[in-house]
Amino acid sequence: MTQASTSDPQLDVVVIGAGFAGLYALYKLRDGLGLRTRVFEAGDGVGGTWYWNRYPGARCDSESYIYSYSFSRELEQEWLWSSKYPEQPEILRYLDHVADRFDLRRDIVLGARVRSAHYDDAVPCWRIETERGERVSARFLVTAVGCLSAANVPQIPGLDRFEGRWVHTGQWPAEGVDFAEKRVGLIGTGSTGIQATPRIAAVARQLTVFQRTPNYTIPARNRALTAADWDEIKAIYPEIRQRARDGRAGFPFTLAGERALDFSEEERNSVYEALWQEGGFKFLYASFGDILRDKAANETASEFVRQKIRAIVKDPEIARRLCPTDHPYGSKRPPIDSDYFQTYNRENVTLVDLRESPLVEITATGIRTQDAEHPVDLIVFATGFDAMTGSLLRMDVRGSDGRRLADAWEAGPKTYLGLQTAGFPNLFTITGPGSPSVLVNMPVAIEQHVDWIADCIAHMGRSGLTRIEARPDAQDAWVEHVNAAARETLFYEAKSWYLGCNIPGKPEVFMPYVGGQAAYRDRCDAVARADYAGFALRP
Ligand code: NA7
Repeated sequence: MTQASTSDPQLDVVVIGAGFAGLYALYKLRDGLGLRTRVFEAGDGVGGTWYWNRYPGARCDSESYIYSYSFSRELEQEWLWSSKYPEQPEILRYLDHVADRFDLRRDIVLGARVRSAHYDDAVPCWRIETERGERVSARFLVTAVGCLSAANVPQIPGLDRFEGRWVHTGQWPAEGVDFAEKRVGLIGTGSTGIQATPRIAAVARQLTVFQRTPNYTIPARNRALTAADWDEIKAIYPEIRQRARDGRAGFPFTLAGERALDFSEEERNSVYEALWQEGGFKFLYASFGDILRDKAANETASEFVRQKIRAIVKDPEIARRLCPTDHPYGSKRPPIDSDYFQTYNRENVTLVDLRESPLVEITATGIRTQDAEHPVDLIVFATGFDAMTGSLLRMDVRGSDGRRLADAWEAGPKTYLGLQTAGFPNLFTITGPGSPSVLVNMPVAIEQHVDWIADCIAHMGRSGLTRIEARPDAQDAWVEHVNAAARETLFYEAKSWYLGCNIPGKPEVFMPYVGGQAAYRDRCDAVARADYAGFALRP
């Protein structure tokens, strides 16, 4: 790293990442506070998740009109989403539009993956270096690296010998992938595999889906948004945004409070049926209040979905394999789909159950499980991400006294409010582990974090403070609170990426905060009002 120079620090803030979070952070810090801010982005374009995840069927699972920024009334009134759940190209167009509309590009360096970020106690400042060798110093470092950005390509023996092509859904080639006449093997049945399966099956000669864990999924029931829909939404947009901000999960609809078992089976099923017909996340959030807390209550929802699978999938043996029985509905991130189960009725689709016949190796021409070799020309890894911590730990981040973030988080991530880690002064992690993040409609979580961080930096400026760091005792108490909150739910009943279980050797720690976005926001605001209680601030 460079030696201290008289011009250090060169910048006020470096932001890492130009997705939803990084773009808003730049706008807020540069245009709102007048800070010298620069963004480093690994991709050759802005958009983050929506830049990388170009696989067929990629779309967001939150409704478009709330999966968007609320910071600009003008933007909100101008932009028209085509449908309830738009596809990746439209979301990327939106983020490109935001970058242009707010003149953000001049402070974004593209194609610049950050290799290291070291805190220099002597100046003090953060020293950031990219893989291409750019070096810069800044007073503050803000990570906007996304919770699901570090692609996980499992170590399966033989992949290097495979003569066909393979791709990971989270690193999809911009020019697309041609499936026509191909025999495709798709590994993974999370949200991504579930979105991609029907689309690949529609064009490929043969699609073989390799399933390790069957998944519950609810129909999205996507539809075009009409002019009448937009008139209605725009008339009350501020109110919708407020409801989303006040909501537990960042959605504007009312969450259910009643207990499932207080109703008869018939009453319950009519609630589930109405939500199944409506589609989307409401099935989880607006059915009954104890679905994620009470196993027996959850089983009523889980069994309802299993019955739907049996009714949709014509072959009873395939339906059996598709029915999840090893974890409660919602304990893994619940996908929503467009004709996922229906796709298994197609002649050109095969389901391989890796629990019955585990994956052994990839050969030159196919995928071999314990009892068969499946010839494929192309392999799609829909195998997810090293979630929440992966993108942060793949960089060499060192705090005060050269302490490595990888060491500080050896036993799992430790943060105060998901915003800071003790020993790493002036480093803020947008939607970091220990914050509601992935359990919430992400733009709501992102805007709350960026606003809080900006207010904090502004407060420091007004008060002549230059250094902020989470106090170890406050951090320990928060980590304990995050764990205790999760223990009251069914989230420990599944081997999920929330717990790090999808990455071999990753510590099993529940990473997001389940306490709800509204309560979390109140907590962060209360901390700020109490002179940033739990943080050590210094002149
Ligand atoms: P997920 O939800 O992590 O799903 C990954 C899938 O890949 C899941 O079915 C995994 O099975 C499977 N997987 C992972 N590793 C392997 C190996 N080694 N062998 C076989 N199968 C494997 O990732 P997604 O991309 O679908 O979704 C990520 C998030 O993006 C999503 O939740 C939304 O928030 C958006 P497992 O269940 O672990 O047995």
